[in-house]
Amino acid sequence: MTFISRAFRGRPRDQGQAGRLPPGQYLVRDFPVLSAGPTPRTPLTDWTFSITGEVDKLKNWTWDEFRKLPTQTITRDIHCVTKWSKQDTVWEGVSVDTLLEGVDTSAEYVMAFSDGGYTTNLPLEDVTGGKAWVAFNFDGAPLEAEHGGPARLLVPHLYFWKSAKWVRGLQLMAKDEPGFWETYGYHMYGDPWREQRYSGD
Ligand SMILES: Nc1nc2c(c(=O)[nH]1)N[C@H]1C(S)=C(S)[C@@H](COP(=O)(O)O)O[C@H]1N2
Ligand SMILES: [Mo]
Repeated sequence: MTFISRAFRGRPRDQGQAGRLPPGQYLVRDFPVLSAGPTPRTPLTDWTFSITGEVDKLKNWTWDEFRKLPTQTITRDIHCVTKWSKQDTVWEGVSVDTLLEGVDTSAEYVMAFSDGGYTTNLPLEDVTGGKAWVAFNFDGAPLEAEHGGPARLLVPHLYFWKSAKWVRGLQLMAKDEPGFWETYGYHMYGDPWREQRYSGD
C-alpha cells in the first residue's frame, strides 16, 4: 500500500532546502531593493549593450538587436551579502556565452558596467559556461527598474552585488580590478558558500 501524507512528503524537501542556504544567510519571501544610488531610467531607444576592452573587435547591440538573441529561462537561488537569500527566483535572459560568441580574447576578468556608474569585477570563467546571464524578465514580467530593468547581470552563484543592475556592458580585462563595492572593502570574488563577504574573508 502506498500512503503518502502531505506532511510526510514535505519533510525531505525541507531538509534539502536547509542545505541550499549558504552560511550566515536567512530566507526572505519578498524581494528587497538594494541600490547604492538613484534608479537610472534609460529609454530603450538609447539603450545598448557592449563588449569592450581586450577584445579583437568590439560588439554592440541595440535593445531590439539584443532582444532578438536566443534567451533562456533560469531558476536559481540568490544570496545578498546583507544576509538575505531568496529561493527559486525565475528569470529570462541572454546567456553571457551568447554575447561573447566569436570574441577572441586573452582576458581573464571582466568589469560589468552599468548606467549610473556602478561596476563590479568577475573572472571571465564565472560569467561563461552557462553561469551568467543578462536578464530582462523576472517572474514572467519585464524586470522592474528598481531591480535593474531594463536588464541586469545575473550571476547567481556569487553574492548578489556581482549581479549588476542596469548593466550596459562587459569590459574584458587582462588583470583583476576592483569594482564599486570591491573598492569599499567587499571581497574581489564573493562566493557565498565560502562567506567571502569582505576582503580578507
Ligand atoms: N547598478 C547597480 N547594481 C547593483 C547594485 C547597485 O547599487 N547598483 N547593488 C547590488 C547589490 S549590493 C545587491 S544585493 C543587488 C540587489 O538587487 P535588488 O535590488 O534587485 O534586490 O544588486 C546589486 N547590483
Ligand atoms: Mo547586496
